[in-house]
Amino acid sequence: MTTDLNFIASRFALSAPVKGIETLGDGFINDTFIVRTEGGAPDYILQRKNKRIFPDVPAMMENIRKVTDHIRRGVEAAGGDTLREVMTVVPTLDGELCFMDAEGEYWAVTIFISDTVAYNRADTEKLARMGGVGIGKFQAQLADFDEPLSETIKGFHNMRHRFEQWDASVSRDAAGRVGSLTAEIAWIESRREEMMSFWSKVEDGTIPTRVTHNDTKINNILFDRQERVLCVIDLDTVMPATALNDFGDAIRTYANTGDEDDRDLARVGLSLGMFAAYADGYLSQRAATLSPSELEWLAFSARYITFEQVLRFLMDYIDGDTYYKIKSPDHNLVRTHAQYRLLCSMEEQYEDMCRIVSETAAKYLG
Ligand code: GN1
Ligand code: MG
Repeated sequence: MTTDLNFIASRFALSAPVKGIETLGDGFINDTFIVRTEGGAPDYILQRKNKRIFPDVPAMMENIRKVTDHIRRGVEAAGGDTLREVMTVVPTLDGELCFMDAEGEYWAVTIFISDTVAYNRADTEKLARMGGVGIGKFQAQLADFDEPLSETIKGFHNMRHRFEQWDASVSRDAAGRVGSLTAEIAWIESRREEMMSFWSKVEDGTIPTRVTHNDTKINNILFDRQERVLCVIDLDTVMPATALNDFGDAIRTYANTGDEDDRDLARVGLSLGMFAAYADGYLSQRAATLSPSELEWLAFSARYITFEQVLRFLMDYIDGDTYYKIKSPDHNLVRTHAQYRLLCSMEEQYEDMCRIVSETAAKYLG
């Protein structure tokens, strides 16, 4: 990148001079940097937001501001630490929530929360439980949020929309790969009806729409050194959706015994122990406020989101890898296979998953 990061950082209302800027993490979507500052001032997170994926970055930042302001008021009322328990958006010198550079790229800054731990995988049930507490608490903090929010990515977890994209992508066959993907495409098609039938319950209101995070991988939660939840980050996809998505996406990532892109499928599967631990943490915060239909479909949401991820990885492979960053030419196909293995493992253990949800909910409903 030829971008002058120091210039970009200088456009924001930082509280101290910049000492250095380094790349941080390897997100699939945005480019992330840490801005180190002089003296005791906080460091900052500088992100170039991916406008190919987020068509309206200012609207997205406005969502993030509204949501973090709301959470901050709650943290304050509870006597918590407003610099560590909620993200803080730092405006530009002109008071905007993001800065557009000469190339039309959007940049945003938040305060870096120091001395935290983030995990790429949940290695213990204790940690999985804490992650469930984190997302449950996040949803609870937003339960009384009533401002309008933009839909940052159209139809993000909307299966009708995903199948529209899918059908177009398969018939376009942009990379000429469809012919070699007969088995994989059948994985999607054989589940179309069941997934659409779940989605119709969202469309008809049987399953309510709330404000949710929509990308609840464990690496989007910051923990302190005692493995306690500090705050939920990466709020780019916060928008109205079903609470179930957050649970399902967390299970997809936490309870996988292998990696999202594991080439060794024997490593991949759903850990029921991790599932139960996450469900326990989540329901400790949410059992009393979820509707009966949400509880009924909670276990299914893991299958729904994992299926969606199989579809999205495969679709990106079919499209010629235009959405996700890839590290090898077959990366999206490897991801597809690994996530499909996880989906099958969930299908095999579905009865147990449902039993665990109802027992856990009963425990918290007393
Ligand atoms: C993307 O932002 P990141 O890399 O955590 C994606 C998620 C996928 C995930 C798969 C905006 O998440 O939906 O589940 O990759 N985010 C977006 O690892 O598409
Ligand atoms: Mg993320």
